[in-house]
Amino acid sequence: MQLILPRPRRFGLLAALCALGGSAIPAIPSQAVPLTVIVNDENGQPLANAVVSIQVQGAAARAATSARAELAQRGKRFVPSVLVVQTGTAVQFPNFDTVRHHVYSFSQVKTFELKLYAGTPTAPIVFDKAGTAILGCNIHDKMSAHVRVVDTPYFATTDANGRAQIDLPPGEHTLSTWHPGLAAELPAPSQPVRIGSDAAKLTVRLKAS
Ligand SMILES: [Cu+2]
Repeated sequence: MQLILPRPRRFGLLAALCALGGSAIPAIPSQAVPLTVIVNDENGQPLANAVVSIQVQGAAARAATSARAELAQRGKRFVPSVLVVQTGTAVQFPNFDTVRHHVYSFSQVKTFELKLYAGTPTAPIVFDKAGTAILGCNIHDKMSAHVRVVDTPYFATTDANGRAQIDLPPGEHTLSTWHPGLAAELPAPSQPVRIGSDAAKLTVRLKAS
């Protein structure tokens, strides 16, 4: 019985050994803890399509050189209408409609144009700068999407109930919340968030139109 130590203690002992022994022993990742974030508007109504991202303490803001994502066109709409990716992610734009689309962005974060096409353009668009790109289609004025590019692999988009969940390592992190309805010139509101050993939940109220 004494041979089986509880997990947290075992990690603690190994972490102490690592600290003493130098770099020979690889660091053991801490167990992920789920954080649930509820995003509401100023009237307390749930906000769908809000982007929650977490800067994790001690983690380098590395570009995701191998990350892939997809922003489709279906029924003359972008699906999803809000896409969040880590900086460096290559995004494909498959067109599932029978009509052709002409996707563009004039945003500083990523300026590009995919000229009138059917199917999937061969070269993906790499979003290499953090911020927000607003996308449109030259043919269909009503088509609009946002690509939110964040310097962290920890992110999620809220569902219809304004709810998002992210698995995080324990520590003191910084949570940012963004929504397409926020004024473009304002930075995304951020706040500290402490992750201990138990699942956590918090509510964010956003002033979004
Ligand atoms: Cu179109």
